[in-house]
Order: sequence, then C-alpha cells, then structure tokens
Amino acid sequence: MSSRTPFPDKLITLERHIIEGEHSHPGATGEFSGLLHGISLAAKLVWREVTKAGLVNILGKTDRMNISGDVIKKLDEFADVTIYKAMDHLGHLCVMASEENEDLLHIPEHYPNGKYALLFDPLDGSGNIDANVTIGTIFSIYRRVTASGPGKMEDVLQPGHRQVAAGYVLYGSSMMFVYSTGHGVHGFTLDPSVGEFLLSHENIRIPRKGTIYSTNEGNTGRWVPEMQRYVSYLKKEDPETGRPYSARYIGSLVADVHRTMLYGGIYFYAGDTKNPNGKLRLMYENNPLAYLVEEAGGASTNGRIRTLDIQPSSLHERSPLFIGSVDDVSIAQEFLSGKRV
Ligand code: P6P
Repeated sequence: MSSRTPFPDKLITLERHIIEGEHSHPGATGEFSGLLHGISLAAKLVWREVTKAGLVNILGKTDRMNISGDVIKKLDEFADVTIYKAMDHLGHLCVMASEENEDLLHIPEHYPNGKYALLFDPLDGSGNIDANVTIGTIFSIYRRVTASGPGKMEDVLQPGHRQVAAGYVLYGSSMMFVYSTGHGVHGFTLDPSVGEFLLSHENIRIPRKGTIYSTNEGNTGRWVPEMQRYVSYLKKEDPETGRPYSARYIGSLVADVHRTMLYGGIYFYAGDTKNPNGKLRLMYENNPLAYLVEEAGGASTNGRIRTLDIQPSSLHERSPLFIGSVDDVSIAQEFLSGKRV
C-alpha cells in the first residue's frame, strides 16, 4: 500500500465549482465567478495575516471605535480594507457595506459600477483574536434595486430573502470557505501547499433535530421568563428527546453556527432586558447565516418571524437570532410564544 496521500476521487477546486454553478444558471454572465473569486482571494490574504498575527505583533487594539461600539482590532482593520480593495475594481458591484464602517462604501469613480451589492463582516469574533480562537468573515450578495450608477442605501437595505449568494470563511485549525448561490451549501478547505480551496463538504445538510444548544448563558439573568423556561427544558433529563442537551459556546458566531450546521441543534442570541434586540447585526451576521442554514435544510428566526423576512430599517440594526435545526428552532419558538411552558 503506497504511503502517499491518496488522490481524492473528486478533486474540485472552488473556482471550478463556481464556474460549473454558473453554467447551471441560465443567462449567467460569469459575474458571480468574478465576485466569489475576489472574496476568496481577499480571504487568503486575511488568512496570511491571521496565521502570523502572533508573530508580528499585529495583535492589540487600535484606538478607533466602530459604529457597533466594539474596539476594533488591527486585524479587523486589515480585513476590512483588504476585502474592499479586492472587490472595488471588479466592475460587478455598485456599492458595499461593512460592519466596521458606519456608512456605505462606494465604488471609486474611476471604476465601473456593477449590478450587485456586497455586505460583509470582515472579521467576526475578533474579540477572540488574541486567544487564537477560530474567527471568520461573513458575506452577503444582493442584486441592486436601483437602475444604474453608484449604489444607494436601498440597494443594501433589502430583506434577507433577496440575497442571491452568501457565505463565510473560517480562520481556524484549517481555513474553510463555505458558500451558497441557492443550490445547496458547499464547503471548501484550503490546501496551503497549492493555495487552492478544495471541495471537502459537498451539499452540507443540517440534521432536522440535534442535541446541542449554543448561547451565552451569562445573559440568563436578563432573559424573559419564557427564555429561561426554554433553556431549563433543554437541561432536563429525557433520553427520548435527547435531553439534557450538551452546551457548546465558542463565542465566535461563525464557528458556533458552522458546528450547528454540521452537527445540528440550535444557536441563539436572544434579546434581553438590557439589549432588547440582542447583540448580533441583522445585515452582516443574521441574514447571510440564515440564508446558508435554510439552504442546508435548517431554519432561522428572530424568535417571532423568519430572519430572512425582516425588512431592515438601518444598516447596523441588531436582531435576536435563533438558528439551526428545524425542530429545535420550532421548539424554541413555542417556548418564546408561551405555547409551551
Ligand atoms: P458574547 C463577536 O463580536 C460576536 O458578534 C459573535 O461572533 C459572537 O458569537 C458574539 O459576538 C459573542 O457575544 O456577548 O457572547 O460575548
């Protein structure tokens, strides 16, 4: 038996997968390929900095505060600028918006405007950077609603069900690129020796029900009684329903949702007496992840309505998030509405 690494039976690169996906889209113009390739290139540049951050003292805090009140980390800024610069000249976008920037990010005048809008959280979970915990980039792509010229706020403030693609990048023990254009969710793992993303998780499907819940229980004292009853339910012994559930919380949304998508169960960040809309951002975190989890056969709500049906009113609005297996999200909703006690 050869000791050489076995040749995978299906060696599919991200680029080949995207192009094959384009061919299945009638009238596709190849713009998707250009867009997704640009994002994957930016992600590799971010990964290079993330992997050496501890060595070149890039860690630490800048004195700039972003709109969401988080202290921006140097890597956050690097990721933000890198994604913008990788995408601003491709001619596919009319406007961008980043969780790290209060206002819209316009396309420089000397570059053409395209028919898509890109929203992104450049480095989610950045509070974990110094602890070498998995962090990620999240992105959403919408078709513009204005006719032409520089994009406007209405091109960006669209409900999540209008997304035409979404994805995330995981900077963890390995680097992964997970995306969907509405034809299933597919995961690619970077082979650093060749610098290519190779298909490693084809057509990810989330179990209909799981036995893991993921939330910051430090907020328990601020939850409404219905929330507290739901989590007590999850902890109660009942082997028939897989309870007590296991608690898993990384504190890095992309990592927590990625695990939920693979293993099943539920991730939630509820509103509470201090923050009625919770902490997570609808446009940069909830919508792209809800699009992906629904594409994988799961569900996502704000506790009352489907995440993707929320009509956004501002660029940085926060929204509660209950996301994961269909049955688990449904049970959570029954507790929150008082139907179940
Ligand atoms: P808490 C990181 O800033 C983030 O938005 C998510 O990545 C993460 O899940 C959440 O905040 C953690 O928030 O309140 O549990 O520390």
